[in-house]
Amino acid sequence: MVKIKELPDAELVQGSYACAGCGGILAVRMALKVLGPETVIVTTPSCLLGVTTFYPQLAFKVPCVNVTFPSTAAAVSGVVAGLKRRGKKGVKVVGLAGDGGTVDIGLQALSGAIERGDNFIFICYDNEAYMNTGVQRSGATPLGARTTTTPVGSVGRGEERPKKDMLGIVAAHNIPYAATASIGYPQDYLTKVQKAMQVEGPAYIQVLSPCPPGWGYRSDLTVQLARLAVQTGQWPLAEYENGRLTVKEIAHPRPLRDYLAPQARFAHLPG
Ligand SMILES: Cc1ncc(C[n+]2csc(CCOP(=O)(O)OP(=O)(O)O)c2C)c(N)n1
Ligand code: SF4
Repeated sequence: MVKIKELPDAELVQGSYACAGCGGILAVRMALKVLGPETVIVTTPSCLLGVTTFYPQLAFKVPCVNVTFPSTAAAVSGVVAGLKRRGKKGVKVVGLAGDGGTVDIGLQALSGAIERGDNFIFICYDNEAYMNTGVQRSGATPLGARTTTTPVGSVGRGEERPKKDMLGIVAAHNIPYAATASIGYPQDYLTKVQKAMQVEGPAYIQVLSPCPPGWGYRSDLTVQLARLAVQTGQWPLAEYENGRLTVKEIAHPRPLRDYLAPQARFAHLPG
């Protein structure tokens, strides 16, 4: 298990333009503390790219390859092959994408890379919508959530479809390791990152990463909401390892309204 106090002080992503309270940048910052400097990141158009990469500035202190929206995992496979060809060992290749770039637009490439059994980690920082382009719904938007493409009014009542079961989708590929995590539970999340690093083959982690402007809440509530999502059963902490699924039990679940009430995207829901 990762010991938070023993993590290095040095930051491998620093000086980004992320909003105050951005869960996504926190997810990446924390993961890089465990991944370390021998990491190559591959990322796509998203908030993450928008807030870290302003030519000639780059907030990452590790190599970062920026590719088109659908191709994160395809480019990951290319980097893995390139490193192998050059005889470089011990470098982790990590695909980083938002939920839109993972569960929707990047899904085909991710499916192919997992099927090939390439040795990589894919981290989806899940803020449950296409935030960078103005909060449009994605396949990961939860039921009932208001977004700019699932408005609330006389006709619409927010998102009408349930959130896509991405863990189930990657598990169906017989992936060696997959997990859900939350930035509100750093030890659990980072232990999963550490486990993913030890896997020979593909590993997938989907980390819930609240977004203050997209979800409509006060920016100081990010970590609290990331915890409440788990405590109310809205975001189970699950692990799929060697064909076995385990889900962390919540001893005393909190009422769902504790999680929904602080967020404007759920303000239209009754009760
Ligand atoms: C093929 C393609 N479609 C659409 C876009 C426009 N686009 C750029 S960023 C973005 C949103 C990204 O959403 P997500 O992957 O969820 O990351 P987030 O911004 O929420 O962090 C979109 C739709 C694009 N660059 N390429
Ligand atoms: S809009 Fe949301 S995901 Fe994008 S930088 Fe701001 S807080 Fe982060």
